[in-house]
Amino acid sequence: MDASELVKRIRGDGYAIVANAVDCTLVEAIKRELAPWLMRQHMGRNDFEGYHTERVYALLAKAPSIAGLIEHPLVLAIVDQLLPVNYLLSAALAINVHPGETPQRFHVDDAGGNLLKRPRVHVGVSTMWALDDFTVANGATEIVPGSHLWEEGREPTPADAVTAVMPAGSVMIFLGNVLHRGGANQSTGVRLGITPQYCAPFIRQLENMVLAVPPEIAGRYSDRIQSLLGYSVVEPGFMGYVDGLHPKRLIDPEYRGRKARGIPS
Ligand SMILES: O=C(O)CCC(=O)C(=O)O
Repeated sequence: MDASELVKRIRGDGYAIVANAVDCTLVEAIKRELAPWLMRQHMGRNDFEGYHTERVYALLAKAPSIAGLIEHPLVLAIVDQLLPVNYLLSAALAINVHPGETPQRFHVDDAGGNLLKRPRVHVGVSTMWALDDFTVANGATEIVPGSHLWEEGREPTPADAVTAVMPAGSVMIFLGNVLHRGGANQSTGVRLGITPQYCAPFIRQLENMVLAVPPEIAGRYSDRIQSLLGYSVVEPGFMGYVDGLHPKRLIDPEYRGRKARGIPS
């Protein structure tokens, strides 16, 4: 299925799954980089994060290969059609669900949009990458099809949800206003997911990305990742400027040079 067909499905059902979107080489590289952060020292601090779940934030500062998921061409081609230009990376975290974890409460990811009454437009798009096989037993994400169209006050029941069963290397893409939750892990193994989430450029990012990823690290990434982090400006109002200037000047000497030479960019 190409990006436009997937967008059609996402607008209808609220989500779509692309099986085997990356190969095991990238999955293994990410797992290697994340290994020092997944030693049970970052367990969830409340029921929502999950007391039997490890959560690792600020991933672009810790595991650079994650960029391959965040700027995956098919995913970005889809998000390009679902969010306004210059959308941002709102969150990118690892969720490693251990045996014994209970289901999360159902929720939406574009929390800023919750200030608006339902039914409402989405102001975010989330992805959930399976780094292990996602199964019914190990706590695969449960998603409520069509819930992005629900009216105010309608509450989901577990029977409304479907389980996002998918092999490692697959991705589920879903609208930010779709109800979902992490499932219970009744297996004997862990379930590692990475969830890059994107938001409209006028919405506050869940994670403060320009602080989470230090400038010297941000400067090593592609133009696209830098823009997603917040090294970009949005019209109207040149939103995102620093001291009246484009923020990319702070991390990209070449950009400063181009500007100094009067080359438009
Ligand atoms: O781990 C999952 O499958 C979903 C987690 C989630 O939706 C969240 O923490 O916001």
